[in-house]
Amino acid sequence: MLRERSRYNDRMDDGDRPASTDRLFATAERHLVDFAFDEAVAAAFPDMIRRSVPGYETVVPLTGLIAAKHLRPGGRCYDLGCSLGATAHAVLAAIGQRPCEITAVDDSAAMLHRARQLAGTEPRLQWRRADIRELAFESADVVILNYTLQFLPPEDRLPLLRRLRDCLNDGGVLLLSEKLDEHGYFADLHLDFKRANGYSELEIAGKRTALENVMRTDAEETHLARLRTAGFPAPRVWFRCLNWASFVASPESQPTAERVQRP
Ligand code: GEK
Repeated sequence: MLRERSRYNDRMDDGDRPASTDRLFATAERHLVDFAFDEAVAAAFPDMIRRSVPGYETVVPLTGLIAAKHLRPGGRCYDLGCSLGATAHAVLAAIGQRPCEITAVDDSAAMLHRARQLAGTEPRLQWRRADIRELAFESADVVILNYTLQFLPPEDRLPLLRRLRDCLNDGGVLLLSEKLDEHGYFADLHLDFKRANGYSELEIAGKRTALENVMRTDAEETHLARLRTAGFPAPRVWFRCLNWASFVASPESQPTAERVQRP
């Protein structure tokens, strides 16, 4: 099933509306301002995230696969901080024709504009421009927060997780991916990963400065402890690549999804 390509991937790759190469920090002009999810970032985003986040191309389809295990026919899935909707499309690719409602939310107009262009017509997918801290959540089987929590002010993270826990149905699951606050071996290797993907020292340093006030990472233990406090008794790491991790958390002590029948 992971071999199935989504229409989204086809559009990203076939030159239909080609994504641009990320050269945003190759000159100094962006180095002095805080990072923002604007039009230039949206245009270069697929290239940027693949070259910057180790494991991204594994995490996205596997998030879809895990979501499919919990998303019941007619159930709801949130993709919070959806950017261009890669994860929402991975969920659709994983569930086949099963009816469901996927609500993909982002507060960046530029991201959502491009996401809509890439998406084509898919009645099960709705786009919403909103700050996820202010959104009233309806009951859901799956909530995905891939690489988004790290952009919220730290004091807003636990209240959001508590609200997400409250909206999850029995058998539901929260899927969270983040960069971890780590120094040393894995953090150094992450820099090597970026260099190996063609980023210069200027680009790496410039992006780090731009993200300083915007993206504040937590340690793996901080995530696990906060998830427990929010009402997820036994959160687990399901993927780890260098200083990046993906967590699965359920309101029960074990994720209890039954195998959902594929149509
Ligand atoms: C992916 N999940 O491709 N409310 C709504 N959206 C927000 C907020 C907020 N308060 N803060 C940030 N965002 C995606 C990648 S990117 C990660 C997620 C990255 C949005 C922001 O506009 C951006 O689109 C997204 O969260 C983070 O798997 O760029 O490193």
